[in-house]
Amino acid sequence: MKIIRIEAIPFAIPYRKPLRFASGEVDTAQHVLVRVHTDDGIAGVAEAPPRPFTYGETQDGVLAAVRQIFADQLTGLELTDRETMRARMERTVGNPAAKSALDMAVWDALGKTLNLPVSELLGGYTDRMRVSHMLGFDEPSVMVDEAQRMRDEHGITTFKVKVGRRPHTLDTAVVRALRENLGDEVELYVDGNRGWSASESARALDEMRDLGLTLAEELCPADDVLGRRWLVDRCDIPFVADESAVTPAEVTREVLGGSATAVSIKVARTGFTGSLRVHHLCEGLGLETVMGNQIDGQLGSMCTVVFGSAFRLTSQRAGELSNFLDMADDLLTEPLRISGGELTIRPGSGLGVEIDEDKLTHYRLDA
Ligand code: MUC
Ligand code: MG
Repeated sequence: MKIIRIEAIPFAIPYRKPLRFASGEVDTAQHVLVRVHTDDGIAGVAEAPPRPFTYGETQDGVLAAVRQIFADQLTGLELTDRETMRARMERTVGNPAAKSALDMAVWDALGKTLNLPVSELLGGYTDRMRVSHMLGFDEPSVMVDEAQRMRDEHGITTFKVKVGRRPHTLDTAVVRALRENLGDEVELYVDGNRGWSASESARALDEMRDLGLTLAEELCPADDVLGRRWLVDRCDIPFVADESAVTPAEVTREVLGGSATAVSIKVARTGFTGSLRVHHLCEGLGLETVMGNQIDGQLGSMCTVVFGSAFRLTSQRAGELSNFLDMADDLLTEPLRISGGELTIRPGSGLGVEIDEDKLTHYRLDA
């Protein structure tokens, strides 16, 4: 169970169409595949999706952090030494996606070594989650068409609508069009990625009051401290902290400060070990959670459903698990399938997925 080698492999897979939102845009999955090898001949895998507009990481930065800092700190440790791994990696600030991919690859290797699914090692509550699809900026008719296609082809009935454009009526028109065309049975919520001011957010929420939104996420920056508290105080649906509250300390600060009333958990930035801490904190504070998407590929989406399905709290709401559908290809031997609006974990040890080596050879950037 000893870690003997760590690989970080950059790859690039194009999106069929770019995903646009208030803080950025993604047209190619320029991710890093992390592989943790042990002295038993086991390899655990996970992927790091760098998001410079959210956390400051880049593909080259993830490679450098893994190869130049973290690989040495983890090599020689046992797979069960996760608290030591965490303490060592925390000596370096930032780099959440790099640290998380290493953490999840270690869990995958541990599951494979013990011949147990990671979902059972974590909590094993259920084997599936309902899926929420994230709709990026476009014309109302295009976003309605995409939502209808997701419902018809995959059974998805929950949609997170990206908002935060100016004027805010660009976005309120989209949400209204979605409600009118998809009816009352679909769940709609909005994510502003800090695009609006507090007062713009309040106006937009007022104008969407009749549309039955279930959540509002990061509509304005948490750093606009008083404005954000004012907004959250007058918001009558849960207000989700996403990029403003990554660590348990940040969750505590934002929630106790009145800047959020619910929390997005993203394994791409807190791994399984950090997400466990965030989950337990949310449970203790009595907060709703959403399993969020960091525009993950199939491997990252599997990590999200493995964690989200492991607990009662995180499996209540639909998880953001479908944006891999927009990628032109992926790396798994057996592609993920969303069926009846649900994504199910795979039987088998570890994460239950395997990397297609031919595809990796095709898409890797360092070969
Ligand atoms: C989200 O929930 O904000 C967009 C940027 C990012 O880091 O994640 C996505 C989705
Ligand atoms: Mg968000």
